[in-house]
Amino acid sequence: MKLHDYTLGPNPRRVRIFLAEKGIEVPLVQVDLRKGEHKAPEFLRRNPSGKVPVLELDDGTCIAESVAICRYFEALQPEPALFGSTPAQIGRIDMINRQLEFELLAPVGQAWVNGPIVSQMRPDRTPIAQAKTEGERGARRFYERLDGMLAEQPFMAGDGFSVADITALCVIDFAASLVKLEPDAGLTHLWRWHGDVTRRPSAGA
Ligand SMILES: N[C@@H](CCC(=O)N[C@@H](CS)C(=O)NCC(=O)O)C(=O)O
Repeated sequence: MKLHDYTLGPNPRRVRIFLAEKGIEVPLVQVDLRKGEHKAPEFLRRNPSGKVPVLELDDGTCIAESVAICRYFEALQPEPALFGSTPAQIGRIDMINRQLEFELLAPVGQAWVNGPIVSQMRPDRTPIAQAKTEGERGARRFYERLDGMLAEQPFMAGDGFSVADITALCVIDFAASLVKLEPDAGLTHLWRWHGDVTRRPSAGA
């Protein structure tokens, strides 16, 4: 088994942190996105979407999509349960994880692809300033919503650490470091949560 990875990408990091929380070691194969290795025919055979991460099993089966890969490992090794144990936990964790993807990762991605770094790397693309601004606004609105939520509960989905905390950490760190979208200092509950999850050894994976 091996994980096709890209160290700087937020999505592969989600899987690496998930594996670290489970205590599972999987050999990593670096795919250099800057060199376009993810669009080479050999890689597209593994994932026609041309994106990392991709988990390749020993029989050649490939699983793309961060959540799908994490679910594979949750099924393989259920403890610690990062997708929840009770029906209510499972539902709440899936709900917030999806909201984080659609309502935070998507606007952060929109600001990123229309920002200066991607414009330099991809001169064939025309950045749209309004799309960048709208992405930034959407992300900032969602940060405020998370701050309100975390005033009432320690983690994204309630009392326990879950896959939703991993998603949020990876998106926020990417937004802060590469998209100039660090949450405002006044969002103290969000920052308290960020400190808590960053102190977990898995965050360095
Ligand atoms: N929905 C996918 C998204 C994967 C994704 O967008 N990966 C980025 C790296 S963080 C990528 O490979 N981007 C290259 C591209 O879009 O061409 C997941 O959750 O794994």
